[in-house]
Amino acid sequence: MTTIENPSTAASAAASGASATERFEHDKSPFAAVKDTPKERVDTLARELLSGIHDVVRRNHVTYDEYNALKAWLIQVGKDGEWPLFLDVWVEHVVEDVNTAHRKGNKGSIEGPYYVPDAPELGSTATVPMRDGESGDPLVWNGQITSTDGTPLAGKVELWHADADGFYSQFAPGIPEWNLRGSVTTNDDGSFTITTIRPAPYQIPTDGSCGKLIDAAGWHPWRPAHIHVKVSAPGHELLTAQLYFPGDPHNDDDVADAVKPDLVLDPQTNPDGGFTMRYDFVLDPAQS
Ligand code: MBD
Ligand code: FE
Repeated sequence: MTTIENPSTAASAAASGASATERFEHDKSPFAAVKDTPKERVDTLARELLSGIHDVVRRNHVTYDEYNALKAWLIQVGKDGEWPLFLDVWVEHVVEDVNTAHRKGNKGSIEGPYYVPDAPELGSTATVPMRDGESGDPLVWNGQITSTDGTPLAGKVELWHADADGFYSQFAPGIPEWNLRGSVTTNDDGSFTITTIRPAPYQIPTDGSCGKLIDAAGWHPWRPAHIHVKVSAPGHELLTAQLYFPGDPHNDDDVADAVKPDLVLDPQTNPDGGFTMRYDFVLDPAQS
């Protein structure tokens, strides 16, 4: 068990890690999709991964103390429930890149550890569930889904994002279950209007194993403010993406390396202080 020194920070990091692990095991049936993977494929992937590690050991002459520190740290990542966090922050962006490189429409970005399926269904003019007086600047987003040939597509925009303090519902304590999460069904022409609040930059939990690595290596824990989406329409590839805000200091320096220029928004300031923006999605037809 992790020692809980400060109840409020321990609650956010330890609870976020554990819920992300539970969530993954519950939602993804992770082994079903690869149970028939040929031995040759497993052999190649496992051998090359191990040989990458061997190269690091040789090139850097890793000591026994360092090897044991690694062992202890890997054990602790599991105890903290931070494998989803670790993998999604430092590995997923490359998996995402190689799997969306063929797309002519939006290329997308990583899913990260905090997606929850079956969010409340909302109509094409939607206000995302939020608390009374939810803090953060109001954000009104108009957009449309089309196919790569320009055909409008009726579909869904699922979105989830952190609140103005950088916390996600269901992963930080004390936030209503579906806060700042929703599944928007577009009009027949693919158009939608979503009202939400502008999320804050996000700091990955620093009091668990991932935080220890960040500290020990002299890195920083920040992701730029972002809105996660999953955009879908019949006969088209599912787009998982994140949208970012211009001028965020971490757009060029994201701990999860998941920012792409095409995913940076262009919000306009309203006279009342909130923002209005337009962002459209282009989906690739499903490969047959
Ligand atoms: C996040 O909110 C996130 O999007 C990623 C990729 C990793 C950790 C937290
Ligand atoms: Fe996120």
